[in-house]
Formats: sequence, C-alpha cells, structure tokens
Amino acid sequence: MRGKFITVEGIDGAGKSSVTFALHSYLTSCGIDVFTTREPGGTELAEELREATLKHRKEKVLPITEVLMLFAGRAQLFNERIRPELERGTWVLSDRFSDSTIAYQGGGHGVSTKFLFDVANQVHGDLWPDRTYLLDVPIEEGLKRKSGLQLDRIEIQDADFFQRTRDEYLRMARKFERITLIDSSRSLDVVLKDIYADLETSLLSNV
Ligand code: Z5A
Repeated sequence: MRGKFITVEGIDGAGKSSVTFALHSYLTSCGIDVFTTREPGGTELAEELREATLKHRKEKVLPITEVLMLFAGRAQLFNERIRPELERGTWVLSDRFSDSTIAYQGGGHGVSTKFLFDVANQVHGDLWPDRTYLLDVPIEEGLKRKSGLQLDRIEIQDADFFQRTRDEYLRMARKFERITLIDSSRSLDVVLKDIYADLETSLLSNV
C-alpha cells in the first residue's frame, strides 16, 4: 500500500522546521517508517538549486525564473525520492512543497496560479499531499521569531509580500480539504498536540 504524504507549510518563522522535526519523532514512535525532507532542496541537485535560488545577488531575479528553479528542484526531489518512497510504503514528511510556490510566487509575486497548478501537474501529476498542516502566524510574529538570523533573498521582501503570501495560504486552506489550518501563534507544545490529535483521527486511524 502506498505510504502517506504529509507536508508542513506556512510563512517564515511559522515554526515549520520545529514541527517537522517533532512530527518525524512522533510518527517513528508510532512504528511508521518515515522519510523526511525539505524544500527547496532534498537531493544533491535540488540543494544546489536551493542555493542558487536563495542567494543574494545584484541581478534582479524574475518571479518566473524563481518558479522554474523551484519546480526544477521539486521535479528532482519528487521523482528521485518522494514518489519511490511512497510506492515502497514509506510515509513522506516534507517541510514545504508545491503549496509554497502557489503562496509565495502566486500570492506574493502575482504569478498566475493557474499556470503554477499546470506546472505542478507536469511535475507531480495529481499526487498532492494526503495531509497538509498550514501553520498560521501573523506576519509580525513570524518576523520577530526570525530576528537576529541571517535572511535569504526571498526573506528580505517587504511585509506586503508576506501578507499576500499568507492570504494565499489562507485561501487555499478554505479551498482544499487536505489542508488543516493550525494557529501557530500558540506554544509549540499546543500546536503539536493539535496536529497529533488530527493525525490520530485521520491518517493514523487506519494504520
Ligand atoms: N520558498 C518559496 O518562495 N517558494 C517555494 O516554493 C519554496 C520556498 C519551497 C526558504 O524556505 C525560502 O524559500 C523561504 C520561502 C521560499 N523564504 N522566504 N521568505 P525555508 O523553509 O528553508 O525557510 P523559512 O520559511 O524561512 O523557514 P524557517 O526560517 O526555517 O522558519 P520555520 O521553519 O517556519 O520556523 P522554525 O525554524 O521552526 O522556527 C523559527 C524560530 O521560532 C525558532 O527560534 C523556533 O524555536 C521558534 N518557534 C517555532 N515555533 C514556535 C512557537 N510555536 N512559539 C514560539 N516560538 C516558536
């Protein structure tokens, strides 16, 4: 039987890495074989593309260039790792996936979401995550959590960009049943409790 595919999404500083790390341990403790990855990145080539996408440069990087680089890395990660792992029955947990591109490049930069869904369809067909946890925090809270850290090229966008990104995420959460909205302005323990409870009544109930 195909493994389950879980993603964690949200704006910068929402707590995705912390949740992904904890979720990996939780699923493993439930006896599930889990492959955990992140985007952009996840394979040798995709990590090189991550570096090229996020690094600061004098040249202006066009939104469409960003989209194509992100999907190039995703094509590698999906076809080289995610799909084979799922087919083997392993569960896959990813810190970001295509919803990030819809939110950041679609919502934030204004690239046509129809175009983005078309490219996503070419890259991973109709295989979307079984469950997506959208960690939602106000922009100011996310930025506060990241203060003092070195920011990449996309992270130095203005607050309006992040507001449009957050709005697009919230729009998707209303549209797609697989996306569960989690208020992550609360403590990490409370956030995790909600996610575990949701998993127990959804994907874990048939294990
Ligand atoms: N990007 C894109 O534009 N399009 C795409 O398709 C994809 C990505 C895939 C890199 O992503 C950039 O790529 C990102 C979006 C873009 N840039 N921007 N803007 P990334 O995922 O590698 O980087 P990130 O979004 O900036 O993630 P992050 O910095 O790792 O943040 P996070 O994972 O959401 O949060 P965290 O590292 O778990 O936590 C941050 C801090 O908050 C840390 O000190 C934690 O201890 C603390 N924290 C976490 N949770 C809590 C709670 N609940 N309460 C209080 N404090 C907390």
